[in-house]
This record gives sequence, structure tokens and C-alpha cells, in this order.
Amino acid sequence: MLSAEQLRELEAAVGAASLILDERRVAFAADELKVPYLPHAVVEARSVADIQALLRWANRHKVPVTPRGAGTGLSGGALAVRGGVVLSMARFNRILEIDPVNRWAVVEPGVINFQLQEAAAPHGLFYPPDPASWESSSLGGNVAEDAGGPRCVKYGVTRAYVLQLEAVLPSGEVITCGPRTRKGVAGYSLRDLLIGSEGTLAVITRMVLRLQPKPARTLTLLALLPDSASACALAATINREGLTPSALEFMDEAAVELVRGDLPMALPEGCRSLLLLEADGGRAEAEELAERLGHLCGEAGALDVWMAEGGEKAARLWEVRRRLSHTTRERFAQKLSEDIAVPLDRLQECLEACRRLGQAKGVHVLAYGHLGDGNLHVNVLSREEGEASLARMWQVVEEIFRLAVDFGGTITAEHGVGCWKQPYIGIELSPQSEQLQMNIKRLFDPNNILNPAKIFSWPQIEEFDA
Ligand code: 2HG
Ligand code: ZN
Repeated sequence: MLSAEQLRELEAAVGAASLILDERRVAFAADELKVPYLPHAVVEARSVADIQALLRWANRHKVPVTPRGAGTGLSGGALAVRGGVVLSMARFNRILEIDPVNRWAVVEPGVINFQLQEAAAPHGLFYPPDPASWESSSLGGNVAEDAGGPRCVKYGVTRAYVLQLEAVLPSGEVITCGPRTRKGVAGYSLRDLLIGSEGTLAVITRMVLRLQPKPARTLTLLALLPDSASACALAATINREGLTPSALEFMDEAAVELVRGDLPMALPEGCRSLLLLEADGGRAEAEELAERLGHLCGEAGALDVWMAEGGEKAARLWEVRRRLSHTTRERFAQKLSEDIAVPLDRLQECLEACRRLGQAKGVHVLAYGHLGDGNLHVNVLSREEGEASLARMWQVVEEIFRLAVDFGGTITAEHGVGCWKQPYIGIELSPQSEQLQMNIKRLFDPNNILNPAKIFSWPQIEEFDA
């Protein structure tokens, strides 16, 4: 609980209009996984000064502060697991500048990814990182998690598009990290430290993001494949042949079964796995790439390859793919969704091992994701409610993490560690690496007030002692 005196001070610091203490806090309690942690208070910051005042107050009283974007995260990064204050950045929602000469956008962190796409388009520009949730996730959240997305197979993840960050440190001081230029090597890159730090080191208040010239055309291909083994082999061949599609999205047999009825075309009986590809670039370049990709799909045993330039069917295909995360959640009683990545030559082996792990524990395993990045969304699903099946699902997840790391991969390629993968961080990080990173956190945040109990193996997670 926060005392009456603490609340009076907090109200004086941030203003009554920005402070939420009633039932409206519920809207800030959960993320996409819908497991709520009700914060004691919510501050909807309206200015950098509000954030500075909040963090100074929090340091005085040792109260946790959890920054929150649009709440679409999948790892619990924005959950107030130790209570305290949720700092909502939703009102920091302005696009301040689009500069076609420098090819950058200056934005506040609460801007939704898709809003930037729409604002950049009239300038002939686009912002490549495109998480499946781009219509609802905020750019601040994308930077905090170093989000990926389908286009990242060609263009790279969020990190590659951050030029400069303005942020408030837990002490309340404001820093600017990184120059606005594309090059810059003065000192350690604090900007890179903040990207992907999941709101544990500082509160980002302004971002200068790189934009790219919009390709003249984009062609969409759908390869109807007999099984996921041929999809994995095809991803490897595409790489070996030196081709770079701007999307290489995969659905395994179980995922195809789930969405078969939602697709804009009927799939032949023998089609049990799908690859959704895109070829972009100059007019002739995109066409040539699409033809070469189509040819490789045929050689890999595709029953058919469907191709289009824009249009309703392509839009519908992408909608089905972008909604898959929700579709799985809607159609199963319980879902744990992971985002491991493994080297491309281990994909099929990894997939088969994940399925065996699921079978051994009697839970469903379904996979889809960004195959060209080796990034599989292995979903561990159950049709049963209840703690017993959930416990079995977590056991499978833990084994999947071990497998990914044994294969030279990672436990999280794009969603972050947050609180849900926190117990498993030691599977990937060595004790030395984890210790060094916790020391960095302590340097930024000696009182551990900013998004505590996340990522690393901190001692006992408890509500703060007010
Ligand atoms: C996607 O690519 C997202 O659809 C979500 O990263 C993945 O929930 C999931 O499994
Ligand atoms: Zn994804």
C-alpha cells in the first residue's frame, strides 16, 4: 500500500489530472497474456518533467515504477509484478517530424507503429520494423523490446533503425544517447544499451528513428508445401542461393489446420505447411526476385505457388498471419507462446524435437514464425483449463529453451524476457554475463525502482515494502 502522505506527495509531483487511483487502474494491469498485476497507482505522464518528478518521488520512497507503452507485450515486461506505480507513456503520442533529407522521424514513444508507417508513406519512406502487432503496439515498446517482425528478415530488427534516444534516468536526470547521424562511435553506445532493456534502465521520452525509401513494388508469394520439412529446407536453399526476400513467414501443419478455413483460397488436400514470402525492390528487381523464389518453391516440392502484387487476397493472407497469435489464444484454453531462434540449418531438427517434447507431456505444439530469421513461435497449447496442464506446459517450455540454446540459439528472439522468461534466463546467460548485466542495472538504478524483478535472477520477487 502507498500511505496517504506518499500519495499526497505523488499528486503534488505529477498533478491530480495525471494520477489514477481508482478502478481505471485495471486497464493498466495486464499485457497481451492477460495475467493481471494491479498497480497501486497509474501515472499518465504528460511531460518529461512529470516523469522526472515521479522517479525522484519513487527513489525517495523506494516504490517500483513500471513503464508501459500500449500493453501489447508478450513477456510481461510492462507488468507491475511488485506493485507500485505504472507509468503510462500513452500520452506521449506525437510524431514531431518526418525529415526526407535525413530520412528520419522524430517521435514520442507512445506513437503506434502503424501511425508512423502512415505518416512516412507520403514522403516515399517507410519504417521497416513491423511486428505482427503493428496496428496496436507502440514505438516505445518496440524499442524497449527491440521488436522484430516479418520484414526484419531483409531489413533487420528495431535496433538498426534507432539513431538517437532521449531518456529519463531513474535518478530523474535526462540524457541523450547517440548522435542523429548514421555513424557515430564516441564512447560506449548507451543507445544500444537502452534498446531492448525492457524498461529497466531508463524511461525513453523521444526517439529519432531511421526511415528507408519505400520500394517501388512488393510481390507476395504463397508456397503451398506438403510438410514443414520442405518449408525448412526451402528457407535454407533461399539463403544458400543468396536471395533475400522481404518476408519469409512459416506455418507448420498444426498452424495450417487451424487457419485453413480463414484463408482467401482453398488449399489442396496435400498442402500441410505454408510459406508466405515477399519480394520487394525496384520494378524489375522485385519481379526477378519473385520469379527466382517461385522457381525454388517449385523445386522444393510446392504443390502450387500463388503470386500477387497487392490486392485483397494478399491483404487477407497477411491479416490471417498477423492474427495467428490471437487465433491460437481464442481456440485453445491455455497458450504459452515462445519466440526461440535457432540457426537456419537446425530448424527442422528443432521443430521435431519440440513436437516430441509436447507429445511426451500430452500438450499440443504448434509453430509458425519468421523462418528466414530462424525465429519460431513455438506455441505450447492445451485444450484443458487448470494448473495441472499449465505446469506441464511450462515444463515443455523449459525444455524448448534448453534445446534452442543447445542448438546455438536463443530463448527469446523478439518478445523479451520480462517476468515470464525470467526464471529461465540462466539457460542462456552464463553467471558472469548475468552478474555483469545486473551490475549495469545497479549503476543506472541503485534503488532498483525501475521495472524491478525483470530479466535477471533477482532475489525473491515480493511486493515492495512501503
Ligand atoms: C507474431 O509474429 C508475434 O505473430 C506473436 O510475434 C507470436 O504470440 C505469438 O506466438
Ligand atoms: Zn513474431
